Amino acid sequence: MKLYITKASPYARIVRTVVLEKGLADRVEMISARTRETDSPYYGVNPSGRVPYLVRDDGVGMEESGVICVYLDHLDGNPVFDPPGGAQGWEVLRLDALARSLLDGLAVWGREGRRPVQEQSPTILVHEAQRATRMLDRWEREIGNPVMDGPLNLAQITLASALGFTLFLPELEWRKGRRRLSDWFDRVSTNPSLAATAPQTRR
Ligand SMILES: N[C@@H](CCC(=O)N[C@@H](CS)C(=O)NCC(=O)O)C(=O)O
Repeated sequence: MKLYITKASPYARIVRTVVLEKGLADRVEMISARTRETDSPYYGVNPSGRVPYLVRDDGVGMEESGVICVYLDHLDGNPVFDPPGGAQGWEVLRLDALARSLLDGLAVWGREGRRPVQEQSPTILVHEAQRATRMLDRWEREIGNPVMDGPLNLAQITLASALGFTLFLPELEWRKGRRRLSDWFDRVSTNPSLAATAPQTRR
């Protein structure tokens, strides 16, 4: 299989983490895609131009990090990331969605901040900064949920990827006043699969 990624993409990181957790590194070739470039050859592979994108062994391509994670998790017939039944399962899904919502906003903010200064929208930058603040305050309250502790699940991976992406948004200073979330992030980041996929440098 081929997984198209960029090293800085937090969505690709979610899938890269699952690849490692599932012991699939030998079966999944990582390919760096040239995204957001006029006429990138990558558009011939994935017309949306987004990463992550998995080209399966049967040649069929799949978008969306969440969908790709479920596919990879089920390949061996022994899925470990399916939410458990009952209330606990809904908590995993609810918190994964809450983490994705934070991540989606951070991604818009990061994208806007990378545009040439004269093309940046101050309105979008302020809107996303305020959204991030609200969402991080909410996470400071939610992080004690038992779902966010114990064996790695998709809610934890998504939140770790979202918080890891703040490397590219240093002005956010998200750790200030959020001790529990900050401690959680430091703890979860020691997981070998998350450590191996952490963004390393400014883009
Ligand atoms: N909902 C998608 C989001 C993927 C996404 O937005 N990826 C960004 C990188 S972080 C991208 O490829 N952007 C390139 C573009 O918009 O052209 C997922 O979960 O996979």
